[in-house]
Amino acid sequence: MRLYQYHPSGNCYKIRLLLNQLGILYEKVEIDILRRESRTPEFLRINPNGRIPVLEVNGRYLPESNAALYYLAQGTRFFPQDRFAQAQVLQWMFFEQYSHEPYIATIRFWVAFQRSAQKNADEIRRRMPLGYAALDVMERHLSQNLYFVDNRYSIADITLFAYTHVAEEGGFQLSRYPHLQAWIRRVQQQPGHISIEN
Ligand SMILES: N[C@@H](CCC(=O)N[C@@H](CS)C(=O)NCC(=O)O)C(=O)O
Repeated sequence: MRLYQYHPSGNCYKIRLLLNQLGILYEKVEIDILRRESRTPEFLRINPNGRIPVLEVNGRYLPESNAALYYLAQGTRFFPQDRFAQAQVLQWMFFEQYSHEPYIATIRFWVAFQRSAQKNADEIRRRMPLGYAALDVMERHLSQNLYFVDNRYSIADITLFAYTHVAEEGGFQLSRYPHLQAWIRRVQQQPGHISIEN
């Protein structure tokens, strides 16, 4: 397998984390999105949507981080067997893509990587409360549950962990979320856990 990725991206980290926990060896190909390397004609042949991560499996390309997690996790301890629980995992993964990542990940990218916070100040002001709304939903769930589905660590947790644990890099305050912080520590204690730097 081969992972086309930009190392600081949480979407790419999700896949590295699961690959490590599954003990799967793979090759990394670094795509510098700050230099728009994901928009070159060569890369657009790999992903017409011009974005990383892309997981290459036996010569076939799989864009979308959560699709890659689903592909890798099926039949393993990271994805439940029960049909309803499977759908709940997808529920949280769609929540992450629609209600969490566009606010928490995008603000982090502008603030910490593109250094365009000033240029995007209006958008940051608009998106910040929406990011906090997602964190509120997570905090409420985690006040009664150890993990997102069935009280067991799964790809729902990997998906949500990726950008939540680095949300402060974009200016979000996690100190007001005690249950979220305890869940972050539980995720970090899972066997085979690696940090986003790795
Ligand atoms: N929904 C996609 C989002 C992919 C995405 O937005 N990737 C960003 C980096 S995290 C990217 O490639 N940006 C470069 C660009 O848009 O040119 C996923 O989960 O993989």
